[in-house]
Amino acid sequence: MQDNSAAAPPSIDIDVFGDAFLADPYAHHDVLREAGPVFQLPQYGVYGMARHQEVSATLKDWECFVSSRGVGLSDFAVEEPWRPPSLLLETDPPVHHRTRGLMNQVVSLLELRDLKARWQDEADKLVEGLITQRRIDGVLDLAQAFPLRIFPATIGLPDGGDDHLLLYAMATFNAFGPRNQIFQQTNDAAAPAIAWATSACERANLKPGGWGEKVFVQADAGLCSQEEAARLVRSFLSAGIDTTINGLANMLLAFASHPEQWRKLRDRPELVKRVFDEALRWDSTVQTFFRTASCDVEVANTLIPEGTKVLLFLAAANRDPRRWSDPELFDIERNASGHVGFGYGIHQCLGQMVARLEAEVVLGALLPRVAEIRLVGEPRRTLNNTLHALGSLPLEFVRA
Ligand code: OVV
Repeated sequence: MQDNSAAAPPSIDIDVFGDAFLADPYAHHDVLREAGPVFQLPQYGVYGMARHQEVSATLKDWECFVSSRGVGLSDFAVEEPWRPPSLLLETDPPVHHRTRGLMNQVVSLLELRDLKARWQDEADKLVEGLITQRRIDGVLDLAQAFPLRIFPATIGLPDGGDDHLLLYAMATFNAFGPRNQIFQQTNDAAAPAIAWATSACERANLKPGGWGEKVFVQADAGLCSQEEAARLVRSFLSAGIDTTINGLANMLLAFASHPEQWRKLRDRPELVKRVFDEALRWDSTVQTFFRTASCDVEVANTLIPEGTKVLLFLAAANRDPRRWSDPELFDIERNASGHVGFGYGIHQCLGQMVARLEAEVVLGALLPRVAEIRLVGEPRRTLNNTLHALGSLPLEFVRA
């Protein structure tokens, strides 16, 4: 007789938001992937998935696995959100279709084509200055310095907000996790940053010609309200800076720890457009996001009851040996397409072309000038409930 009853998923007794896990998530992903396609994390009362097939299928299924109840641990159906929900990240169709559509108009390939030469210029200047220094901090001096030079200006944000922007994003990404000490620390410090960010998104405070103003022009055209426009601009601040910073920082660390890959890239600069995706596959800045089951749904013969929070381990899926050969290998020649570092499905990262372009111009500045990216000290990680973040990265750029 065939047994059609869905089996209870295995329980995993690891604190996936504990310091040990967040300091080195990759040391723990095998346990998650091998437990089964679906597992429970009883400490948080949630389910989890860490294999590429189930993670991407769940991301794709926005009807059964909704975002409107929050993409963090907190369930907006029963808990007060940490901040007014994002109109992109924390919505479902039809609202999401409208907001994403109007934002796609603002962050267009045409816009990026116009920005590329200016950004390359900025990256060249920055890198040229760094090469004359013997030691640099890859985080502070490059991975933070570059996005902060170009991105707030692209949005049209008021000047002088760099520290607020960094703290605002760290607090936002921590708030997707539990109310642990990591959350508490940034949250306690975040009030001035939240106030700055909120005011920076108002129309009157945005500089003319930026993407921020362009969102308000979409509101003028009737595609959203003025209040919605401010909150959509907030998405640029939340999702557009720390993500890119840590993506760049993690990529610099990948090259510093794989000198043969840097030599390969210098030999084959035509690979430069693909490098950032392999860097994100190998070390995903956004490690996890949640979805919420909108009804009883079965995945891999496991029943997921309505209302269950499901934690998707994007970074673990990106190293799933079922999907990738030699997944632990950082290999710039591999085809990394299909990685879920930018997510997948209708919510897939709006800013992915922006992030790729930032990486491309930074690499374009480094490639002709730097023979070797040398690690000259211990990298220091900043623990975050969602991001794989670096606090400092002692590097030396050896001039070519
Ligand atoms: C932190 C984060 C990631 C992605 C999107 C957003 C925020 C948003 O506010 O829309």
